[in-house]
Amino acid sequence: MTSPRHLDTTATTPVPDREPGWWRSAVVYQVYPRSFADSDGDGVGDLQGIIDHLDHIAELGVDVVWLSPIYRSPQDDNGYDISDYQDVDPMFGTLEDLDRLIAAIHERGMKLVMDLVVNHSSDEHPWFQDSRSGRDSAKRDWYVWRPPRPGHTGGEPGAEPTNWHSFFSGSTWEWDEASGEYYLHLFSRKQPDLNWENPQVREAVYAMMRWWLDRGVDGFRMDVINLISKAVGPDGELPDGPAKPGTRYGDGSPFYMNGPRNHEFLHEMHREVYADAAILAVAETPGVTLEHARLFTDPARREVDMVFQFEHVGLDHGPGGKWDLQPLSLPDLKLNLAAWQEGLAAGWNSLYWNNHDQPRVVSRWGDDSPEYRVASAKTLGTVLHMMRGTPYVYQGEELGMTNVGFTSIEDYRDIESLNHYREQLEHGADPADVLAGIAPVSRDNARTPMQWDDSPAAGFTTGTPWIAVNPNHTEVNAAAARRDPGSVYHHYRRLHELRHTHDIVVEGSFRLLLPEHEQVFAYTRTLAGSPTLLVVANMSSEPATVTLAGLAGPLAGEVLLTTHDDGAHAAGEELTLAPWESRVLLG
Ligand code: TEU
Repeated sequence: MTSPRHLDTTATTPVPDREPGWWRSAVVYQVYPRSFADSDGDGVGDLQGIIDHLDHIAELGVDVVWLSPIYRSPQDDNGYDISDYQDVDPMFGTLEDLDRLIAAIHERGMKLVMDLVVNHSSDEHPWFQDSRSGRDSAKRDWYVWRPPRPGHTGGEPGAEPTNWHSFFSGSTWEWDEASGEYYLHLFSRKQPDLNWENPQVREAVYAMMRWWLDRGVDGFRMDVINLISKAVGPDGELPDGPAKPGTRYGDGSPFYMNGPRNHEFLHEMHREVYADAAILAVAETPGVTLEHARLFTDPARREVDMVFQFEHVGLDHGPGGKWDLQPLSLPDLKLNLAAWQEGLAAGWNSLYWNNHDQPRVVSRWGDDSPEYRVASAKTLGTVLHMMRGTPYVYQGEELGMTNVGFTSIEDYRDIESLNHYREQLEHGADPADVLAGIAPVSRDNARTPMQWDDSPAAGFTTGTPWIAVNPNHTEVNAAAARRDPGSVYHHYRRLHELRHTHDIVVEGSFRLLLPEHEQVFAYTRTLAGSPTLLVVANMSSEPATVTLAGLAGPLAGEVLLTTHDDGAHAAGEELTLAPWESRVLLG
């Protein structure tokens, strides 16, 4: 392995000073390039479109831009299937365009985090093309190949080496007639998993990461990085998983999530790539437990800075998984987030409601009716941003953008939703029922074009958008929000300002109040030498009453932020909050 990365003053653009731990007081804004802004009228967002709208992001007062993938890709999974890690896909622009974007971000005092998708590559990546060229390929062992299940004929249902179910429906194994073996793909068949057991693979990834850091990038969001270590047996065997009811598949996650060498690989990556570069390293870790998250984020272990945990975004999943939507229990949500606040006190949390994989939270857990959309979007923002950890704002969240809830399968573009629809119909399900199950949870709800104004394509493109614009863009758009001092946009600006001006928001200890209350989410943050910060929020569309005694905090303190100027009033021992009213007090 080559020498670790040092701050490279010859980088193509001036890299902002990065003090260790700078990300503790930072706010990150996620851009999904396909849907942010299209500058050339081809209906797909691009890098120039992002440059043209950087001031919208900068004026929000955020510190970091996280860019979902813009690398060369056949776009089977919208870029999370990469065929060249060190080039930009022409639909988004060129490397020079990216250099201009990096410079423009740095000039505005912000930093750039790139998406690192190395659990798998695209099947069109030259590495995989070489690997599938034959069993004696020098890169055969760069991917995970296995013979058919003993006693079975390759390509036949049931001949797959294990019974694992893919994240995107179907088997995790694809038969390759030419070389007579199966290759593993936890996601789509065009996303073959890289074999991290192979040190050549790891070194190739580290070299690519160093190349991007030399280009001025300030960090990485690491895609499903807790899936890279598979529980391979001594003879390379991989076991079947427990059967999944209603399918011929099993759950393989016990054998690829938080695997046996996961921490070893991330420690090695830290040593070989960013040991003392003070970048932001955030790991996306579906199925991570608090115990593993402590190990991943403990600074002394030198792995990553923070993780995206998935427990809270799974609280409305029924036994049938994400498509089996259940009502959210607020006490369950509070207990879960409190557990991570207290459980990762020594590590660090990522705080998020939204991203490109989750439906819009204002529709999911808020109230997107005209009466309460703005108040619920603000209150959801307040509850999340006043917690301990690094908040992530997903494009459009600052406008209170809602789910689109497509009603025809023709409107969908997301491979996860389309594969699920197809698999359910193969099992004889009624199309209307499946569509009804997809509408509120599909990832496409997060991927409709950014709503810049009330013009026909919401100011996103002058062409035909790759996915339909949400019709409510006539009301819900950036131009209107920026004009309206009472908008979600200006509320988010205030939230970011509080994080930058109050140490207690960054470092204060978290304590949950009223855990059983069905409507109110309340907690305090305390920090030695600082008055106490109290957050009290009504997370329902009905008035909510709490006992003052239960709110052992500075109710009479300085109001740092509220959603209702004429709101909460104490009567005797009780405080009544209006629907979706929230307050941040210091005293
Ligand atoms: O997502 C991983 C992941 O956990 C998601 O697939 C999630 O389970 C699902 O979307 C919930 O509906 C990452 C990326 O964020 C996602 O966009 C990619 O599709 C996936 O990895 C594969 O790269």
